[in-house]
Amino acid sequence: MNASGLTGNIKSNYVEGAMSGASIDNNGFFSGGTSGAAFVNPSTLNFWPTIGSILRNTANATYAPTLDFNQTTRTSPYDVGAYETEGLASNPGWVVGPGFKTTTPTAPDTTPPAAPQNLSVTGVPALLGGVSRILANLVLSLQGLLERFSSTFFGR
Ligand SMILES: [Ca+2]
Repeated sequence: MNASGLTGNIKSNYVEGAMSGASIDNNGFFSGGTSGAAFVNPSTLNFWPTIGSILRNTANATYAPTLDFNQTTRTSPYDVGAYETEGLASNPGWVVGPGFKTTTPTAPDTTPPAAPQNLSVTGVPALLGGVSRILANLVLSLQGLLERFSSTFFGR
């Protein structure tokens, strides 16, 4: 994490991995261990703190919002992050995902893109040359076929 340039009251941030611009001071920044230990399954966007998560009951009370993401009233001691777990092992409410807080889905974009302008085509002479060679070979093949047909059936 790059904390360079951060100003103001920075409290109870749990960090995974290395830091620059600030240090683990057990006030603004704490060592958070791994996200895999802190959350149920971060790879599937399940950011519910595990039963043994370092995030449970370790938030700074001054900055804890009244409600969590599930609109549940937070109670002290507060959890770090989006959810107040209240001892639960799994999330009883909203999960993080695309549009996870959207109550009114946005209409899909049905406007076609503008047609490209000022296009040019290159390589046409070579393409036409290839096509004319194919046609010439086809004519020669047809001539050969007709000659063979006429000599077979008419003896000419
Ligand atoms: Ca709590």
